[in-house]
Amino acid sequence: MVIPRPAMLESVDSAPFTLAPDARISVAGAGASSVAELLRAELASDCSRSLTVVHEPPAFGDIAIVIADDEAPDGHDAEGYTLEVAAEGVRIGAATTAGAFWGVQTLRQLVPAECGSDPLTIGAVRIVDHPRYAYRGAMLDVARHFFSPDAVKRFIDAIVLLKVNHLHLHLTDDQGWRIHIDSWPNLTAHGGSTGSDGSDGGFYTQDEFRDLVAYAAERHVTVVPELDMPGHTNAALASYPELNADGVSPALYTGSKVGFSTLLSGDATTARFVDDVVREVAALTPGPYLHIGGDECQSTDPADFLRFIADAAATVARHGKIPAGWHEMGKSGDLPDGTVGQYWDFLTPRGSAADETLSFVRQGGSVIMSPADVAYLDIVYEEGDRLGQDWADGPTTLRQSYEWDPARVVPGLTEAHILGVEAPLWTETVETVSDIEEMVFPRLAAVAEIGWSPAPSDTDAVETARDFDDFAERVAHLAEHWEAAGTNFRRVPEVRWRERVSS
Ligand code: TNX
Repeated sequence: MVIPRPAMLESVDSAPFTLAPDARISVAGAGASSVAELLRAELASDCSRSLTVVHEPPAFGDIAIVIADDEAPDGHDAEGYTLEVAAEGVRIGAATTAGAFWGVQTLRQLVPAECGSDPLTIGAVRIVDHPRYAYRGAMLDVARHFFSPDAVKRFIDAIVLLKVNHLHLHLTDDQGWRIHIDSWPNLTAHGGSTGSDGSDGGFYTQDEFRDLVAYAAERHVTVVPELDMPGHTNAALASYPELNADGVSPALYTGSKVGFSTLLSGDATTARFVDDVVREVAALTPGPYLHIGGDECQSTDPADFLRFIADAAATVARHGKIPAGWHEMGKSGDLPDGTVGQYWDFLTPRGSAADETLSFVRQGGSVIMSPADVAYLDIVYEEGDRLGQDWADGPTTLRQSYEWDPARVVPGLTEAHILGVEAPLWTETVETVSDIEEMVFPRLAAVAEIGWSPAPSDTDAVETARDFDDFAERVAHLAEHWEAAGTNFRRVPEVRWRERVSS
């Protein structure tokens, strides 16, 4: 009953585990107590249980978290874990705090959602688990509609339950610039003052951003900041006249068109701007990646685009980060070694999307898969929905978001080239936390499982290799946890929601 489906799960011939009021969390190994603290806090808020954390061997009925080199499943040190549940106790073993943390997320799903009243029991089980891909991502567009640091933290809390370990923040777009830049303060003072449909706007101070990054890191989530350029830059152009060819700033923009704005190429002021914003954001970012967009540059001359991307990607590398960008950036043959491309065309690639994606691999990089017709969380579930857009081949049902495979999209792009998967939420129509959650859940569960769980065998068709009915059953179970946590989700018709979930 776990999402993502573990690599190996077998029930064990033992009486169930019962969490007694005096149960403790026993920790051993570096970092185990930080993971235990998070579990303790979760059991306190999810189940009103107050457990103590002890640095002692486990006694009967305790939950043990053990971090040691030989505790991870073979070959899966980075994020693998084992989880054993039996009458004697619960034991999570891992080689890293990340592995132990994912083990804890599995345990949270095994704990009954209604766990506030005694007795709390968990059936005996043995799980040996590890991810398929190192990168499992969700993207939140805070540029179209701005979301507060608390809203982003709530989003992080919800995605870690699905073992999503990267949060891509789309920080800048035509409608708003959301990260304060000390050397260009008008980007937020003016460029951050509004948002889509005339919404309030807002931005993160550097302290707020640092705090967000640290909050994510404690939960083993790497923040990937995106500064979208050279297109999607009206907010910047509106804030600084000197970034415009005619020296005149356009008005702020609050509509939903794309492709009308561009930064200049081969311009000294623009180069200084790019260097400054990349330098400041790189300094705020402990993670390896800095995303520079590069998408939908319909008003950038093609030669200027190539020059801009080569310069901007080199700037990112000079500031010590691995450049990432949407697949159009692969038009450039001049990308730093290791540059990551993000594929956002359809399951059947159109035009030059496949070639542009393979270009990252040819240049020593790798690819994140976000096919828009299955992985975009802002696409409507059903025709006529209040929230979302339908440009990506019509509505995206939960089944569609589940029945695909990252290694079977771009011909020639195989498992070894794929860094992972990401489900982006664009927020032109998304205004509130409840809107975010309605679009994200349950479809993120599908993409998270595709990113974590073992690949379907080569000989199977994806549709039959992925058991949608089994997945839908597990979604119904997970929904009880969402309900208990107050997380909104869409009651899609393909899931038989349990009784207590109101429809
Ligand atoms: C395309 S995907 C965009 C975004 C829009 C999104 C809406 C991509 C790289 N660019 O600017 O918000 O569609 O679904």
